[in-house]
Amino acid sequence: MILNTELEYKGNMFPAKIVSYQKHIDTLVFTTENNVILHVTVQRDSVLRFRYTTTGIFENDFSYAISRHASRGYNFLEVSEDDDHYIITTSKLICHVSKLDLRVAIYDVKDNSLICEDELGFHWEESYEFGGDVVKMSKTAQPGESYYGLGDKPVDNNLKGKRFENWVTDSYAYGRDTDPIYKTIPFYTALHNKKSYGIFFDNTFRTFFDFCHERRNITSFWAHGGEMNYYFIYGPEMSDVVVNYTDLTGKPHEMPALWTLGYHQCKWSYYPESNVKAIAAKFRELQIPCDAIYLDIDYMDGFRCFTWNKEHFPDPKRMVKELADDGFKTIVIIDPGIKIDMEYSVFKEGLDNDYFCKRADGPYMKGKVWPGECYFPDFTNPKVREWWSNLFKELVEDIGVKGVWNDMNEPAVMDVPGKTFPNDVRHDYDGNRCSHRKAHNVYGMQMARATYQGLKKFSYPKRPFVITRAAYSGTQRYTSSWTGDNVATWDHLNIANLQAQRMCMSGFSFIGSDIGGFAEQPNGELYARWIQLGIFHPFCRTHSSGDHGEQEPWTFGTSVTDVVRKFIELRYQLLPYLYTAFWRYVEEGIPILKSLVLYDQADPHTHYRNDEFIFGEKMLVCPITGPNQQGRRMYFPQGDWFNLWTDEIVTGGQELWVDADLDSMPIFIKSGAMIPKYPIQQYVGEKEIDELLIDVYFKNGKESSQVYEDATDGYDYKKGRYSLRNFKLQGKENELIIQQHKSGKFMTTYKTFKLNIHGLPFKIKTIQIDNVETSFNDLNLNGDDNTLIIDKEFTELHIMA
Ligand code: MIG
Repeated sequence: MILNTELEYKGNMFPAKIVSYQKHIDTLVFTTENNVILHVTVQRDSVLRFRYTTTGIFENDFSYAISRHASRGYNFLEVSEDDDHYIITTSKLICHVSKLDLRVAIYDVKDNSLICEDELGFHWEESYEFGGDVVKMSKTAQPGESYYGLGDKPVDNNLKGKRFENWVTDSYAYGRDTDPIYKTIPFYTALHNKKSYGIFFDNTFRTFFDFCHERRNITSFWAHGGEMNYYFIYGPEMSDVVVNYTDLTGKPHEMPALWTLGYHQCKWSYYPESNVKAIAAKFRELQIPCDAIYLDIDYMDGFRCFTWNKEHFPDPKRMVKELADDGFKTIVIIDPGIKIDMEYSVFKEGLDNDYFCKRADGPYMKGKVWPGECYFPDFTNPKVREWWSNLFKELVEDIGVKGVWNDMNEPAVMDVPGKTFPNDVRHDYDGNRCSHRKAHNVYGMQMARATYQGLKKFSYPKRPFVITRAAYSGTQRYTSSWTGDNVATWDHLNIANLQAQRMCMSGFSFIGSDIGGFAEQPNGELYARWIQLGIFHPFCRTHSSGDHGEQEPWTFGTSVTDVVRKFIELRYQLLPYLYTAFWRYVEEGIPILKSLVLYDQADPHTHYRNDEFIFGEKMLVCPITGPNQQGRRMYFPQGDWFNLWTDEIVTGGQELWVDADLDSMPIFIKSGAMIPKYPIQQYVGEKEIDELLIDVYFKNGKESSQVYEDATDGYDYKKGRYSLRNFKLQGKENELIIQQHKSGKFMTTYKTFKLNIHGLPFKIKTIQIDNVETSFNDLNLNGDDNTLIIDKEFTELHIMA
C-alpha cells in the first residue's frame, strides 16, 4: 500500500473543511479549504457517483467500463444543510457530506437506517515516483456485514476477512486464494441488516480491497494512481445492486447465437486437419452433442496471428466447410503478440502505421511470447482497434471461422519479472495518453473489444462470438470468457464453481471453466463430475493442455462416456431454458447463475453458502465436489423443490442429504416452474423443433415462467421478431390453471406444446382450453404420467379434478 520510500514518505493527507458548495444539474460540487473537490453525481435515485480531486482540477472524465447505454435520471433530488452536513436526498437515499472533513454517510430514505459510512473516508498520499496520488477510501464495516463479488477471485463466496489486489495476470495453474489472477472487476456487494449495496471503484490502476482484514471493522479500497472515483449502488436487494451495476457497465450488446450455448470441445492443440476431423467424427459416431471445435496456437504459421500452417492445414476453408457440414463451428485462437518479422504483413502494417506500443523513451515494447520476440498493438488506440478488427476479414468472411478466442491478453510476456509489460510503456487510452500503470487492466478488454468489432462486422448477418481471458469491468458487453489455466483437481472443480458464481454476480455471466482442468489430467470420475457442473455454466467447454494426455468425453471408458453424454444431452434439452435466462441477462442484467445469497439474502443461512446455486430462475443445482461420493448434504432455500430425477418434493429452509451416484447429481426444480425443453440434438439446428416439451411442476399457489425464442442467430429479434411466452401458473387442491401471454412476431416452427405435469395432486376429470371443454383424445392425454399435447396458441388451460 505504501509506495513512497521512507525518505519521501509524506503520510496520509485528508480533505479540510468545505468552503464552497454548488449544484450543477445532477452534480453537487463541494470544495475544501485545501483544494480537494468532491463531485457527487446523482446517476439514478439509488446510484451515486463520488469523484475526488486533490488539486482543484479534474482529469478528463473518461471510462472504458461505463456503458454509453447506462441509465441516467432520478425522480427526486433535494439538497439541504444542517450545522454539520450537506444533506442530499433522492427518492431512495439520504447522503450526508460532512462540512468539517468531507466524510460521507448514506442512509435508506425509507427508515433512515445507516447503509454505509466513511471511516477516514477519502484520503491520499502523494506519489513521489509517478506523480499524482495513491488514492484511498476507508469505510466502517456495519455489524454482521458480508461482502461478495470482485470477478474471478478463486475464494469462497463471502469475502469478509480477506484482502485482494486487482492486476490482470496470466496465472498458469493458479490455486485457491491466488491473487491477483486474470480479471479486474473492482465491484463488490455488501450485505448487512438484510440490506445490500454495492461499490464500483472505477479506477484501472492497480487497486486493492480490504474487507475487515487489516482492521476488523474497516473496509477499505485504494489505487496506485488515478482518481478516487466510485459508484455507490443501493439495493436494498442484492439482485437490484447487481442489475444496476450491470446497467452501468453494460449488458452484452446482442444475444449470443444459440449454438454458442451448446457444448464446445477444445485442446492445446488439435492438429493436423486429420486430427481435428477425427475428433469431430468421434462426437457424431458416439452421439455426443457438440457445436464447436477449437484450434489453438498450432494452427498458425510460426504462431503468426492471421496465418495458417499450410502443412497441417493445407486448405482451411475446405476444412471449416466440411466441419460446418457436420454441424461444427470452427473457433480459432488469436493472441496479441505480433512476431517481429519484416516478411509478415501484419507486422509490417503495424510498424508502418505506428500501431505498436512503445516504451517511455521511444523504443518499441518488445516481449517474448509464443512466436518469439514480438511487438504488441496498442488496443487502447481506436485506430488500432479499427485496423485489428479488419484483420478478421479473411478468417471470418472467407474461411468461415465462427468465433475467435483471445488469449494472453493480460498482456502476458514470457521470461520477464511481473510477466507483463513494464510500467513505463505508453498507451493512447483513447486520447488520454498514459502509462501501462493505468492501461494494464484494460489492455485485454480493448483487445477483445477490437476482436468483437471485427467478428461483428464480418459475421454479419450472423451474431459474433468472442472469448477472452483478460477482462476489466464492462468487458461483458463484447465477449464471453473462461477462467484460465486451472488444474485437474477436485479443489479446482470447487474453484470453478465459485468463480462462475462470482463472475455472474459481477455482471459477467457468459463464463465457464476449462472442464476437467487445463493442467494435468483428471480421472474419469473427476471429469464426469466436472461435466455435470459445466453444463450449468453459461459457457460450456472442455479444454486441456495436451501434454498431459487426452481429455475428450470418451477418454475415460464407456461408463464415464455414458455419464458425460447424458449430461451434455441434458444441456441440449435445456437450451430454451438457458436461452431465456440469457435473454433476461441481456435485457435486464439479471445474472444467469445466482449464488444463494443473491437468490435469498433474507435467509442468513445463505450468507456463507458456496456450492449450491440457482441456474436461471428456477433450477437449484449443487455439484458433487469430491471423490467416491454417493451423494452429499446441501442447503435448500425457502420454497418447495422437485428432485429432477425422482420428482420427490423437498421443503426448503434446511440442509439435507441428496443421493447422487456418478451418473446423477443434485438438481432440483422450484415448484410452480415451467421448464421448456428441446429434443436432444447433436448440434443446434440439427433438427427442426416440431414440439416444445414443457415440464410443469405443480404448486399449490402461483408462479410465473417465461420462454424466450427467436431465430437462434441474426438480428431479426431486435426488430421484434422474437417470441416471448409469459406463463402464469396457479394451482389449488383440485385444479390447475395455466395462462399464457405471448408477445413478439417470431413464429416458432412447432405448433404444439407437450406439457408434462409433475406432482399433480389429483386425477384429471375435466380440461378446458380457453373456456371450452376439450376431449382427452384431442389432447392426447396420458393420465398415467399427466402429459398432454396442446396448441401453442392457448391462452388459458384449466385442469380440474
Ligand atoms: O502459454 O495457447 O490459457 O487456454 O491453450 C499458454 C495455449 C498459452 C494459455 C491459455 C490456454 C491455451 C494456451 N495458452
